[in-house]
Amino acid sequence: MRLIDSEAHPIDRADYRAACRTTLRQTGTLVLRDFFPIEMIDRVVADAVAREANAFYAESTHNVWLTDPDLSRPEDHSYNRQVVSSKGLIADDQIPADSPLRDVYSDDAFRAFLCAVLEIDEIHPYADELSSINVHYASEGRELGWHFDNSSFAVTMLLQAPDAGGRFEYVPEVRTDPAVHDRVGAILDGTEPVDGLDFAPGDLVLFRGHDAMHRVTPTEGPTTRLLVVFAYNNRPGIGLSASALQTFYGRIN
Ligand SMILES: O=C(O)CCC(=O)C(=O)O
Ligand SMILES: [Fe+2]
Repeated sequence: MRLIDSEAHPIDRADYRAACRTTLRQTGTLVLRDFFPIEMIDRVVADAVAREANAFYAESTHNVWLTDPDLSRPEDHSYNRQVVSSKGLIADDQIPADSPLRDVYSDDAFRAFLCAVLEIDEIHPYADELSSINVHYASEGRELGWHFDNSSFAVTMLLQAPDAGGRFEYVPEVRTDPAVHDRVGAILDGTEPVDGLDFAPGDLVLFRGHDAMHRVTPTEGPTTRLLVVFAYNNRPGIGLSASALQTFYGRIN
């Protein structure tokens, strides 16, 4: 099966890589339209829909930092304000062995392209059994609350768009701003404007989610929002701690 539309997206070419790198540098995001062929998406959607009943739903409130609250600080401090996340997911070990997602994830040309665009020298899978490839499920009313990612970059592909809602919203470079705590408050209060990123099934999306505060709004309508996260590290042998695995997946293996 063809994995990538390499005519529209010549990922081996230096000029194409340079253009992608520039966009990511300037905006913190990169959307490559119709990167994955529709036959591939259809197949992965069918696999994902068949596994929706196995999705895990984590405890649903957290702060934007994904850390424990700090009770020595005021209630309205960014460490203490809680947001809701109600989406579910399946972990890497629940993705079928013959899924095209595994071929994409381990494809040398795809990895070399990611290194070039993300400006990293190496790219490695997670050392634990759960984190590398995940499928996220947001059925009607479910959402992903405002947060900063722990990893420095994110690589995602939408599989199925909801009828409405499920919008990816972000504000670049909040974490690195000296006024970060005030800005987190303003974004949570809805008084600082946010950007939306439009992407469709089959688009490849890269974003700097470590520094950009971002969320996905609640799904509206009966169609579940389905999204794949390809998670990598720039060093070998890195896995989530047992407590992080327990939080994100409800189990450690
Ligand atoms: O669902 C999305 O589009 C973004 C997912 C995300 O931000 C995350 O998994 O941390
Ligand atoms: Fe995120």
